[in-house]
Amino acid sequence: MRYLTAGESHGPRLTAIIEGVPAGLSLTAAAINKDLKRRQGGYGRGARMQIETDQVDITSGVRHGKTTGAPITLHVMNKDHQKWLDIMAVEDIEAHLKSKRRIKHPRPGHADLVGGIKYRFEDLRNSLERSSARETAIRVAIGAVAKCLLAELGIETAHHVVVFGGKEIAIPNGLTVEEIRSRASESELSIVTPEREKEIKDYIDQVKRDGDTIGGVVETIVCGVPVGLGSYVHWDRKLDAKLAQAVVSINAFKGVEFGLGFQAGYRKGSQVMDEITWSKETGYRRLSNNLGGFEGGMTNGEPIIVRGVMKPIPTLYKPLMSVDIDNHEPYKATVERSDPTALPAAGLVMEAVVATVLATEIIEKFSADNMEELKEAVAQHRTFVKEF
Ligand code: EPS
Repeated sequence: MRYLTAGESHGPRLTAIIEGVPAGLSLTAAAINKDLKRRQGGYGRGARMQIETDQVDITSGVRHGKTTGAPITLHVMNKDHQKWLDIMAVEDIEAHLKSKRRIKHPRPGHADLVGGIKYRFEDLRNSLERSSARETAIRVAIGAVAKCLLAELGIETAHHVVVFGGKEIAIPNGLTVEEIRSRASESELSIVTPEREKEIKDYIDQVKRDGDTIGGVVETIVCGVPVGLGSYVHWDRKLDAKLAQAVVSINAFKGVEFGLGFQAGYRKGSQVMDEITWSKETGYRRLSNNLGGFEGGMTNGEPIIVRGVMKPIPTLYKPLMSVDIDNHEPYKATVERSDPTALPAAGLVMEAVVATVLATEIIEKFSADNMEELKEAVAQHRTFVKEF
């Protein structure tokens, strides 16, 4: 399974073409729209989300509710485009209109300046438009397709926020993935501890009043993953490495860890490795899951626990210092509409990209043209693993 996304933040629409999904997968726009709606929500989102009503339009690869095996095309409209018709026009326009929303004071931390240097733009809006986190809408749509495929194979994903602008969310002991998913989905902050909501919302309000932004850490959990996805043989087929690449590819994500992650650097081996056990009912299990479901770049059957860190959004209402690209004089960075935080949405985006990598890996390992064929192959593998 592979995909390409296209589209600018204020262009007419976002588009994705996904190739390699087997025939016979049940897929509806409603399943994708549920996630698109959730991505738009969350406490701390800015004015743009009031304008948009993200809904997918599926224009190929699905017929009568089932995938056909042909490339699937997804579109999400940008309602805001109507106000940007001349600024985002495909045809050339008059010079005075061109300069209307020209960006020449790049925002520190955004792609504006380096993108402009790389592609030799006079107007840094060209970088801004494509590097905008608006692109995550279409990645969530792609991830929703992947999640439908995983669900048919009994693989469940969930996400929640574990650090909000430096405030750690202690996860109550013994929560099941189902409980994590339902608590996070009921929370405007995507956290599992409702008693922290007020404190964190107040903090976001304060950050907003200060013209500032916050990031944090989000976690994705995946249960029911077949054993042995990935590779210990090939550096570029290690599945944890592929997931790390995908997570850091999300706008504003700066790092990834699995299980204990960087904490492993502070512990002895005996406090890190997950001891192996076996029973007739479950086959091999680990007594703990410090390694987050991976050994040697391969899934070991324990839940995948992957965390990503999102830096604060670089577009600040209280702008930082920058330089005018025409005269090289110091200037305050351009103030664009922004959100104080998009962390709850980022959690869903991360779950989507993780699901997409896993679906891709499963299709590759159990190559099948049709979902029934794929289900049989996965079931056969699970039986083999249990009896090993
Ligand atoms: C973004 C700036 C804002 C955000 C946007 C990402 O958009 P605008 O400039 O239109 O106000 O709202 O995020 C989305 C549009 C979205 O769908 O998540 C940026 O510059 O990265």
